[in-house]
Amino acid sequence: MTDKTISVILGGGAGTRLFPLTKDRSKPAVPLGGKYRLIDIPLSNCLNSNLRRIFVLTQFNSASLNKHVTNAYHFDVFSKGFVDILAAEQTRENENWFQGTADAVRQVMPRINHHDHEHIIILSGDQLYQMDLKSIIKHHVKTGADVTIGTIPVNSEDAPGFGIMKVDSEDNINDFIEKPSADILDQWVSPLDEKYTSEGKNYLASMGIYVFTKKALANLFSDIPGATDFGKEYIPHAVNNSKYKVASFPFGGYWSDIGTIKSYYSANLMLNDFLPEFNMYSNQSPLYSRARMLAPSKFFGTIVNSSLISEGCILHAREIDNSVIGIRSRIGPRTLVKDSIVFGNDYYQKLQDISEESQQKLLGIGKDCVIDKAIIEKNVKIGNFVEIIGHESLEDSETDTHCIRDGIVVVKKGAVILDNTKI
Ligand code: ADQ
Ligand code: ADP
Repeated sequence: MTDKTISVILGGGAGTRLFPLTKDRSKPAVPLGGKYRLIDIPLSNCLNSNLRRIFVLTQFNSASLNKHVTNAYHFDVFSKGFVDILAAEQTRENENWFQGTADAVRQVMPRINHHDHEHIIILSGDQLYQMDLKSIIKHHVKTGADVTIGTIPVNSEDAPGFGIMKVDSEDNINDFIEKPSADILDQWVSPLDEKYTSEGKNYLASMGIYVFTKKALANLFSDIPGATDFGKEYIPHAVNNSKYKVASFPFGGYWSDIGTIKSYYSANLMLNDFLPEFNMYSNQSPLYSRARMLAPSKFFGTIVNSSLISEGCILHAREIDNSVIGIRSRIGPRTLVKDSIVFGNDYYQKLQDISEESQQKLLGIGKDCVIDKAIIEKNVKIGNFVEIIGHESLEDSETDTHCIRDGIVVVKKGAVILDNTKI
């Protein structure tokens, strides 16, 4: 079955909800967990499920995304595998810009049709989960569905952000609404298992994971040729049209959307848990990424607790607590980093650049700083005695050097923050 399936990863729309992390790079290239990128999650799920023909659709191509994918995911000639990045045109004004999830897939259908297949599995690029995708494809084939949707129980607070459905006793979807408003939610309650209802999860949500048979997808595209979105248009159309059998595939594992700064921040810090719900230490389903030739990280007197420290770091900090520290990070003496994500650096500075008089221009985080509830982008130069402290009471705002989103301070890529600055 996996040999007859093409995988399509929706790598991201405009990425506005993750701004400023998507200012200079496409969403799939946004770093995650110190050394990975968002694209590594769906790609690892595909590869661990034996799906080896993969298209990544993205709004613009970036050097970092290409480099990452070509260096990390290569297949030998006999495996017939590939990961192809298909980017929309580079400007938002251009009418070829993908107009929505379905439009993105429709525009690349000629490329997909070039490859022999019976099913297409469509995955979101901004979700953190581990799933054996063979199981949803198997379910799709076994039930003889035209479309199968991965589904998960959610509570009333989250339900308005998702496609919500009702199913019959055989898990066929017989009603679907995209992002229902809170006032009509009570019409969408599903009789779910007690283990979910006891947690207040009474609604069955679409995970945005779809398996289509080749023919059904072509028929849907020709039914409503002007439509652009799966959740808003094609899925409701298929559910309400007796010519299509639309099945639900219930998923019981951990699944989190990482499309906003707030959810991205929580998902990263969750990885620090003693037993995180997302397991990066698995023999069966490893998380793949690009292999880098980096030295081990070294520490000088730092107390590290509940944190992920990536390779190639030089750390003098006093304390690092509940934080994710990215590759090649440099953190100066007596600095405290707490509840934060530090992306690290793309390169090291040369020793001759690191003279006393150029302290202000050093890559990384300086001496005697406090970094708390912040996301520090790549290649920043933070001076000494700097305090960057997020708090939920802070209003959203933006300056040249940083943004505040949901109380989290995001220092922009390459920003220079002078000595004694307080944010
Ligand atoms: P949303 O997540 O709100 O809802 P959407 O914003 O369309 O849907 O994004 C789906 C995925 O496609 C994301 O990974 C996004 O980055 C990507 N994407 C969006 N536009 C794209 C484009 N033009 N080109 C390439 N990629 C693009 C959807 C469903 C809901 C479901 C949730 C689950 O519509 O029914 O509940 O996913 O998260
Ligand atoms: P991002 O991860 O933010 O998307 P990229 O991966 O595109 O950024 O850029 C990182 C690459 O750029 C690294 O591989 C690094 O080699 C290179 N690079 C960037 N700035 C410099 C610099 N000043 N000196 C040397 N290499 C650099």
